[in-house]
Amino acid sequence: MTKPRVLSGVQPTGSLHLGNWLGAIKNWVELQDSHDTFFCVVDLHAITVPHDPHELAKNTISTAALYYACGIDSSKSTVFVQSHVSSHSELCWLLDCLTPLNWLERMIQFKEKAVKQGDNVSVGLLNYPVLMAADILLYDADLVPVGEDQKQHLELARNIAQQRVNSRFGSEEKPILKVPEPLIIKEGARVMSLTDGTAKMSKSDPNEGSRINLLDPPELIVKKIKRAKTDPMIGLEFDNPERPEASNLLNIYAIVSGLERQLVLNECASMGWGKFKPLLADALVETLRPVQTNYAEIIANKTELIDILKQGREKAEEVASKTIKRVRDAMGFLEA
Ligand code: AQP
Repeated sequence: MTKPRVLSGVQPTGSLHLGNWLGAIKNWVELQDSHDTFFCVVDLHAITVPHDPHELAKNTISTAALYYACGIDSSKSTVFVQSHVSSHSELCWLLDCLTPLNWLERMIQFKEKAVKQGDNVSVGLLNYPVLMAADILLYDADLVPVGEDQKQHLELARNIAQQRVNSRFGSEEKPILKVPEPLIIKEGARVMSLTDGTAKMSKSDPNEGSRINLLDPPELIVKKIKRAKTDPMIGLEFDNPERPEASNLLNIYAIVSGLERQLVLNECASMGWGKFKPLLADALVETLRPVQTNYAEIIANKTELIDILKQGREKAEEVASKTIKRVRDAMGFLEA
């Protein structure tokens, strides 16, 4: 029996952080045996916001190295760089011409990011969800791991595939594109900012202190946790909307320590911040140590890593070229 295919990716927009790991990559690692997994470094998405050309390639390779350092296995998963497979851009254009503008104007992430950019907001940012749809649909993905923030984008990809491509150019018996289903990630993996428990931890937050990067050295982790926002209340608890920071830090502790919530409460419910913060910092340092050791080894063998990415690209291209041909043919293009 063929395994269901899963596709996901992270943008190389900066150093990967705890949220990217706990909310995405850690789950990917668990899917590798049961699913046919494709993971890409979505560098085309990274230029939808202003970017530094000196950093893009560096961040792309470092993101790929972190995938492997976190446990992605090249013998089980196909890892590749999005811009290396030109069908992503091509399918994006074809889908662009089929997608109503008002579907994109409704996207919450666009509205939020556009506000931050004012007059500089690019067409690419508006188009981000169509490129994401192209990424997913190219690989006939059965499932796409999505957090709350990406649900709307996946729904758009499903609508484009179903309403704009399959029903216009295909038939029920012979659909052109596979309509993917969401793979809902379990609760608790959403990591919030260290400086604001109501905002998600993010690479693009200008405040470095708001996040723990996977490659932060131990002293820096200790410092960031020490400075993390707290509240004046004694004791720690989960899920109190009045105490988002307490809930977030306790949640991070529960995930990195691997303890059930009740055990975490038994240990920490009556602790003050002064006792809890060093405990959390130690747990983070110890959890990230093997990732950092693996990363150092992988990045020291860059040529090998680039070779593996080339193999990933070839495998990805094999699948993507078949899909793009199906779409081109269905839309009536002259054969190349
Ligand atoms: N704080 C988070 N908690 C849980 N999951 C998170 N993800 C990101 N932040 C958190 C998950 O990581 C995957 C890849 O994210 P991305 O880099 O492609 O885009 P993003 O979601 O926009 O992440 P950032 O860090 O906020 O990047 P910037 O600042 O560049 O936009 C996704 O599966 C996401 O859910």
